[in-house]
Amino acid sequence: MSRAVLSLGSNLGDRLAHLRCAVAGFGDAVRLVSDVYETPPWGDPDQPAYLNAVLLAEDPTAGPYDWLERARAAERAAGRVRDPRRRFGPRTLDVDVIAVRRDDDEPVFSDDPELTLPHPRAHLRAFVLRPWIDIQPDGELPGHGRLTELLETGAAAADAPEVRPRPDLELESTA
Ligand code: PH2
Ligand code: MG
Ligand code: MG
Repeated sequence: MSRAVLSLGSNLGDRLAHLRCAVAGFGDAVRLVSDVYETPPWGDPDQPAYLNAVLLAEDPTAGPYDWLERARAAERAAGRVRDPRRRFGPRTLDVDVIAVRRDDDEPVFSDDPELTLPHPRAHLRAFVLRPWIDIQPDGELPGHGRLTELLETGAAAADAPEVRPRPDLELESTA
């Protein structure tokens, strides 16, 4: 059994449709889906604004690499084309595995470059922390502490005001 926190982002094409496609791709495993936020691009500035959301998924049979494979399958389904010269460039859909916990709630730590857990930059990104707090208000980022503290007083705090709720956009939960 494992639970995964996944970050969803899109800044090309029908952004909301791409996020919905990602949620649908996780099927029965979806437990909680955050609100949708409009966020300025982090990394390369010359790209459109993103829609971001976070989802919590659970599957008795999934190990950490299964979550990575499902994330990549969702990106492929949204027609993502990777540009190796632009690591932080625009994309139809980005699904990042942020954190994984085992059945006993113990976090998984990994320094595999293919799948570093927790995600090495999650604590810096208001567009991950803000939606994650929606679904786990008392949540913690393993190795870094409480989500609310990270967003309010950590390195992500400066970007927090720019993460704007889009209550007009809804991501359906299948839970
Ligand atoms: N993803 C990136 C690069 N920059 N900026 C925002 N606001 N949201 C993202 O999801 C994002 C980004 C690469 O994964
Ligand atoms: Mg990403
Ligand atoms: Mg990614």
